[in-house]
Amino acid sequence: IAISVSQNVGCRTLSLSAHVGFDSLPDQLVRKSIKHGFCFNILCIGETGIGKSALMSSLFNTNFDNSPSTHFLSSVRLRTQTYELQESNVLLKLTIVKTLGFGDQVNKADSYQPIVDYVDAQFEAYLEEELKVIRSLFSYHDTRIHVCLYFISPTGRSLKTIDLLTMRNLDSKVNIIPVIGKADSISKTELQEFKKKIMSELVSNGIRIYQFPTDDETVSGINTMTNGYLPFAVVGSMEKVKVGNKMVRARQYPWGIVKVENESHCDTIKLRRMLCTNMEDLREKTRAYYESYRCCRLEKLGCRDIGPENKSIR
Ligand SMILES: Nc1nc2c(ncn2[C@@H]2O[C@H](COP(=O)(O)OP(=O)(O)O)[C@@H](O)[C@H]2O)c(=O)[nH]1
Ligand SMILES: *[C@@H]1O[C@H](CO)[C@@H](O)[C@H](O)[C@H]1NC(C)=O
Ligand SMILES: *[C@@H]1O[C@H](CO)[C@@H](O)[C@H](O)[C@H]1NC(C)=O
Ligand SMILES: [Mg+2]
Repeated sequence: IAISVSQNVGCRTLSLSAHVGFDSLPDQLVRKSIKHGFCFNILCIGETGIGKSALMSSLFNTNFDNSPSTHFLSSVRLRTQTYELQESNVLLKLTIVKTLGFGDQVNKADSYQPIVDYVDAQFEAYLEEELKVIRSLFSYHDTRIHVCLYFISPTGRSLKTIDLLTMRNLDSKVNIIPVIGKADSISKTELQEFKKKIMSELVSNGIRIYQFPTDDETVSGINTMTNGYLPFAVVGSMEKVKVGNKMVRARQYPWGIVKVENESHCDTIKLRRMLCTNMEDLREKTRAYYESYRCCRLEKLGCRDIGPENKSIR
């Protein structure tokens, strides 16, 4: 098994004198992926009633079946729902995982544990499939979490201990995007201060959140700008309100209307745009988190890579 890098050293670059046809490879890849469909898994963490269900329905322009949860669970639980969505000819298998009873117990010290266990369990399931003798990774329903939306309460003050603890225990396993839920309850000037405060608290507590990638020049401009909007101030709604002669998703109050899809009212539309344009990056980063999970697990099982001269690597 002596395939070594040195084979590439003697590799010559040649130019073709006429068209051969392997430049159609990317198109073949696109066709195959479209036929197979895509999957994307979102984890929503936030206290009961912060607007998780309303935001998900607003983001995907549909009303997901939704039963309101109670404040009286004795521990945090997770609810998983999988949907098939189609837009033009692209199929998306979307899994939404939401916390139930988060922040409702008197003792919140262990609230993060069921969530961490869930994220790990999805990595473990994938690893088990990978290690099977006869494996079917292509048709396997990948349930690894691609993005975690962490809902911060619109208190205007600071992050709570439960927020810091939960994000710190998850930031090495999953892409975290912090959002301020029910952001229509904070005034415009307070919101800017609140955002700055949250970001500085995340930094001072050493919590790594997802940064939209800025190395690809087609998206670097917009992504740099969007990184500046974090955490997104989101508003969701299950209802549509008639404005002019159109029905728009909005929240109606005695004094006016908050439109979910108006960028000067909230960041919901920014969040949707960024999730969609960076889906592949989120999936790629998830594979990297999985690699480190896999590495730890295999090392514990006693597996080791052997380099030249029979020495183990790392
Ligand atoms: N003010 C305000 N209320 C919201 C918002 N999103 C949801 N709500 C309301 O908050 C309540 C709980 O929302 P829901 O989405 O079920 O919260 P969940 O328990 O986190 O899933 C409902 O009455 C919603 O109408 C929001 O962005 N702003
Ligand atoms: C968005 O909201 C602003 C402020 O309320 C308003 O001036 C603007 O016309 C709205 N845009 C749309 C497309 O509704
Ligand atoms: C490689 O090392 C292992 C243990 O360190 C040893 O059992 C094995 O005989 C070695 N193989 C060779 C080819 O040197
Ligand atoms: Mg809900």
